[in-house]
Parts: sequence; C-alpha cells; structure tokens
Amino acid sequence: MNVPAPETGGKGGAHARHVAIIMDGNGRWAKKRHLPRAIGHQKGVEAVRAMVRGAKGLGLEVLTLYAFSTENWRRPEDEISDLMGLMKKFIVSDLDEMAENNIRLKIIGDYKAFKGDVVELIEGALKRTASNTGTTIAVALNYGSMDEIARAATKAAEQGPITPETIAAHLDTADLPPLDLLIRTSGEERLSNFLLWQAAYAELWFTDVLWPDFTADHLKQAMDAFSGRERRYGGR
Ligand code: V0D
Repeated sequence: MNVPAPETGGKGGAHARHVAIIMDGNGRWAKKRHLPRAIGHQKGVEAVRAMVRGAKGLGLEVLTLYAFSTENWRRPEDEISDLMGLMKKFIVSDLDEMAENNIRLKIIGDYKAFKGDVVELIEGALKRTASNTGTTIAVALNYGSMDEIARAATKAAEQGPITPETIAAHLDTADLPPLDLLIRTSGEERLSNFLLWQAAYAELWFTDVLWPDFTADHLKQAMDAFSGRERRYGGR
C-alpha cells in the first residue's frame, strides 16, 4: 500500500532526508521592533539565504520552503508587490551562488500565475540548476495543498482509477523523497494548507522562534530531535 517501510531497528538513528519549513513570523519580527513589515521580509530573505547555505552541511537531500501561498494574494497590494520585488531580487542576487553550490531548484505550486517577468526569471533559475546533483531546494510559490491534491486527482483520473498511489504519483512532490519533518516557526501550530498529503507520516516541529531569527542551528536541533524519535507509521 501507500505506506513507507517502517524504520528498521530500535530507537531513532534515522536521518532526515526531506525537511519542510513554514517560514512564519517576518511581520511579527518587524512589529516587535516597531519596524515596517517590509524590513521583516528583508530579514526573512537573509534567513532563507543562511538556511540554504546551511542545508548542505546538515546532509539534507531536500529542503522545502513555503515562500508564497495561494492565500498570500489576499494581502494588501503593496505587500504583494514587495514580495514580488523580493523574489526577483533574490533570484538575481542568489542564483549564481546556488548554481555554483550544486543546488537544484524546484518549484511546487502554480508559479505560472505570477507576472511574465517573474515567471521568466523562475524558469531561468530552474533551467540553470536542473542538472545539479546536490541539495534540492523546493520552493513553494503560489502553493496550496488542496489545490495540489485536486490537480493531482484530476490527472490521475485522466489515466485510470484514483487511488492513493495514483494521486501521490501526480503531486508536485512526486519526484522527492518522503517528507520526514515539517517545521513551523513563530508559534503557530497549524499546517495552513501546506503539504497536507505529504505530512501524513511526517514528524511535526513547532517553535516560537520567529523566521528571521531561525538559524541552521535551530534546524539542526529539530533534525536531531527527529533522529531520536521512533516512527511507527501506525504500526508497532
Ligand atoms: C524568500 C519572499 C524566489 C519570500 C520572496 C530559496 C521568501 C523571496 C525564489 C525562487 C525566496 C525563484 C526561482 C526558483 C526557486 C526559487 C525564492 C527562496 C526564497 C528559497 F527556481 N523568491 N524566493 N526562493 N524568497
């Protein structure tokens, strides 16, 4: 069935291969300091950069980051255009380093809904890193899990019976290893329409640390805790 093989032997030791992070708390970080929200987002980008650099040293195969959700379109227009600006700036400033560090970029979500210039930059970044063999950074852009599952089920139905396996085979994450660990920063303990299907057997880790303050060391802590936990997948 659609269930991962249970880990063999005793307690833990298993190493997280695929970690996802809901990067929450940029706004709260700024508010605490009486700074504009945009500064919080800028700080958030710096934390992303540090995390991408740190992922390599942690032996992660895949780091999935929730950058822009389908719900983000409901934010004020000037904040959305700020985020679009940050995206473009991020690609221009960071693509070289990521490409040189053998990072493979992947997008989950419907990024084609963005404006033409953003789509072009994204597709350039995907192309440039497509044959890289190091850490995969999967970035959720205009991503919503219910939307992803609906799209996957539609494709599955076109080809035959809908089963958990055929749905899973059409998810945006179909080519990635199973999600091991899902982290959310900034104190909220919800999935907020992120990786609902993939989280079925994942460990969940919630921290009060705000995203701009979250470091590779925090990530390591969460991964170490994961290694210490025995996963049963509902069995015994
Ligand atoms: C940080 C604001 C575009 C929110 C936007 C590595 C978070 C800027 C990309 C991206 C990030 C573009 C092309 C591509 C993959 C990703 C991106 C990250 C962060 C995480 F192929 N903006 N952006 N990726 N931020």
